[in-house]
Amino acid sequence: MPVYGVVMWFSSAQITVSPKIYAAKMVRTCQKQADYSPPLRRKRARPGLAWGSLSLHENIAMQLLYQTHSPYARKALVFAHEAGLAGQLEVIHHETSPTNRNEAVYAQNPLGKVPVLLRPGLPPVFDSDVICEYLDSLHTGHPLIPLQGEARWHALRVQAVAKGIADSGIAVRWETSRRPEALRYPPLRDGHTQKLLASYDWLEQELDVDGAVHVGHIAVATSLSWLEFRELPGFRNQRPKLTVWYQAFITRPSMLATPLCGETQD
Ligand SMILES: N[C@@H](CCC(=O)N[C@@H](CS)C(=O)NCC(=O)O)C(=O)O
Repeated sequence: MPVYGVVMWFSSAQITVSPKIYAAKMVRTCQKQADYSPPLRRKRARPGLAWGSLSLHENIAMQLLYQTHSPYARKALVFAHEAGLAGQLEVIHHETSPTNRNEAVYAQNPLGKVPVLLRPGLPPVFDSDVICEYLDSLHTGHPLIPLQGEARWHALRVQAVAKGIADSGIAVRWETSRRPEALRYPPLRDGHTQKLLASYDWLEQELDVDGAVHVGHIAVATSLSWLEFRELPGFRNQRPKLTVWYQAFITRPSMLATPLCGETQD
């Protein structure tokens, strides 16, 4: 049984860590990023730094272009954890925004968005849905995307709603804080807020809260946690079933290992 390390990259810094300290390290990295400053970034830039006696870079098969405050990137990484594949990923943080071009990301994805999965000698895989599909094809455990029947369509439908929630949440943020004030359009903010609220109601009715974990659960949990992180319209009020399920889901190791942090850089 191979022992995998998890390599995290920030800018040019590479840090190889054992699985045991991976989660704690991600949390600490988030804490550091919360008060990001140029000196901190310089301090991290020590290429090839190995932690403890482990230097397991040779076991790392893929790189995940990531962002510590992206619901979509976190979905892909949580999926990797749930599939038992996180140990094969280098997680590389990138800032992206449609108003702040990131050349390294554009070089891999013409949409300039994260997440992107880089595989040695093969084309990049992008869009969190596609990355999850790809990762699910790599393991022999219980498929996280059901293979057939209504279970499959249900999981994909839930994933689609979760993605729409993240999309609408981002749109609300544009209309409330990201766009220069004079250019904001309140009816657009309100329209996307309605989509959020209707989707929360739909999830309260439709989410299979007792079933085996699937991609829809991962997508919902990562979208909802991001909405809370950004203090967007909440889902908890009058949605007890969804709230209880969410409270339990965020205690899973995959969620604890992937905390959200950082500010958008437009
Ligand atoms: N549909 C994509 C959405 C990815 C996405 O929008 N990522 C954001 C980060 S939260 C991004 O990189 N945005 C940069 C941009 O829009 O230029 C997915 O599911 O992967």
